[in-house]
Amino acid sequence: MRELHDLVVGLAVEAADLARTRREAGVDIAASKTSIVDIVTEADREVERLVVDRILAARPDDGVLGEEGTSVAGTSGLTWVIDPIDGTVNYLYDIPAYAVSIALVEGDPDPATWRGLSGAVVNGATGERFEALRGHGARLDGREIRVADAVDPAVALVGTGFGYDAARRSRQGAVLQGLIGEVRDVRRGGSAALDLCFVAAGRLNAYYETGLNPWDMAAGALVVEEAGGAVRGWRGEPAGTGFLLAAAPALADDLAAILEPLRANEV
Ligand code: LIP
Repeated sequence: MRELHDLVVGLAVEAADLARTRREAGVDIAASKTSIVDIVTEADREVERLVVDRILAARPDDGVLGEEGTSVAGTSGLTWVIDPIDGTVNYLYDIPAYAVSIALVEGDPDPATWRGLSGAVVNGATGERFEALRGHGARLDGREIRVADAVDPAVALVGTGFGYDAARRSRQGAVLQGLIGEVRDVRRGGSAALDLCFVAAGRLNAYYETGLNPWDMAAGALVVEEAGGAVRGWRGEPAGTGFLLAAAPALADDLAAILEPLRANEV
């Protein structure tokens, strides 16, 4: 697995360099997807092509799932889950919080059933490299990282995010209105992959969001777990599109107790 992990990390670093180079040259919207604000740039597509070409050259029997449309069924039992540029709106606005996220999972690319094996999240703007290999801990630029110790929700710094559907954002806003008086403060970073890694590094006490895609969470979730954190879904379900909450285990319990009456999963 060490060799495969080195491939995951190496690809994420190479892809992040390409994303940054394209950012520096200027970025335009190539198209919109699920709504007018859900945009894709040519760089998203080019970075995904680069990563997929490298993977299939090195691992032709593996499966691949990518945000920008790649869907390859493998025969090896392993699947690569790719978000070429997570935080695309940040990327468009040149906000230095966008990342390449690459994970290798055992099984299908379904958060409810997959087993994360290796993951890397590289911030294209800062070059920060988050990584985790199952059973070997989590690292930031080679240094071991751990989630912050559990704290009372009243002093917890919590990250969250909002979807590309306007009605959903309004409902997510209503949940946030119910939560914000119960915690220290809230951060909206704009990249689920980086938000999860910030929990792993103790830069956030917790992160929750509803409506994420498998590629938004695949690598970051493993980084949190290998940093000693919990990544959970709604009421004991696995984390997934329906709901995701990441934090130190005891804080995850306490925040779930606050978010449940707010029906944070029904947005
Ligand atoms: C984004 C996520 C973010 C979420 C956005 C969007 P993208 O992914 O990272 O957490 O709030 O709605 O889903 O579209 O930049 O890959």
